[in-house]
Amino acid sequence: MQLLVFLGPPGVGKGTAAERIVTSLGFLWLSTGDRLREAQRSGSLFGQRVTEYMNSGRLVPDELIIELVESEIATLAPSTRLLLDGFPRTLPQAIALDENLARHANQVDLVIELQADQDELVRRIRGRSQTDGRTDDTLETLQHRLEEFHRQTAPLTEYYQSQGKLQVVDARGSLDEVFESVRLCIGEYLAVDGEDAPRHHD
Ligand code: B4P
Repeated sequence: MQLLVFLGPPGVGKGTAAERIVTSLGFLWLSTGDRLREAQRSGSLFGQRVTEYMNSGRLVPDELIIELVESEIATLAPSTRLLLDGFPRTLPQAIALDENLARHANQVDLVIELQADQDELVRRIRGRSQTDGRTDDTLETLQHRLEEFHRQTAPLTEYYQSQGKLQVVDARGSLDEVFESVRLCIGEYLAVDGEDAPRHHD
C-alpha cells in the first residue's frame, strides 16, 4: 500500500486538492470529515454522537475516529494508493495509525501540509458556508476549529518532520496552482509504477 496524508487547518483546501489528486493520480480518498457527515445524514447513533462535537468546532474523540479509519484500512487491497484527508488530526491518532500500519508491514509514505494564513481560511470558509450548507461553517465555530487545530493538530508537523516525511505546500494560490504544487510534490517524493517509495526525505 502507498499512503499519503494531507495535513492543514480547517478550510485550507485539503478536500478540494484531494478531489483533483484522486481523479488524476488514481488514489483512493478517505476523508474523515466526509465520513462523519455521511454518518450524520444517516441519522445513526454514531452520527448523532459526533454531531455535537462537529457543530461546536471540537474534534471527535480519538477512539471513535481511530476505529473508523482502521476498519476502512482493513478492507483495502495491498496495491491501494490511499490518500488520508483530515486524519490524523491529533498525536494519539498519528501514533495509532503508525502502529496499525506497522502490524501489516506498511507505513505512511508522505505527508503534505497545506498552509495558508488565517484571513484566507476565514475567506474560504465564508465562501463555503454560502454553497455547501455545512452546519459547522459559522465564524464562531471556525474560531473553535482553529483553536483545536493549533492545540491538537499543529504538533503533527514536528512528528512527521522528525520522521523525514513532511513536505509543505503553499495553499494560498488558485485552485490550479495548489493542485500543481501538490502534484509535483507527489511526483517528487512518492514512487509510482512499482518503484520503491522513498522512505525518508532530508
Ligand atoms: P473536514 O471535513 O476535514 O473539513 P475542513 O478541514 O474544514 O476543510 P478542508 O481543508 O477540506 O477545506 P475545503 O477543501 O472544503 O473536517 C470537518 C470536521 O470533522 C472537523 O472540524 C472535526 O470536527 C471533524 N473531524 C474530521 N476529521 C477528524 C479527525 N481525524 N479527528 C477528529 N475529528 C475530525 O476548502 C474550503 C473552501 O475553500 C471550499 O469552499 C473551497 O472551494 C475553497 N478553496 C479551496 N482551495 C481553494 C483555493 N486554492 N483558492 C480558493 N478557494 C479555495
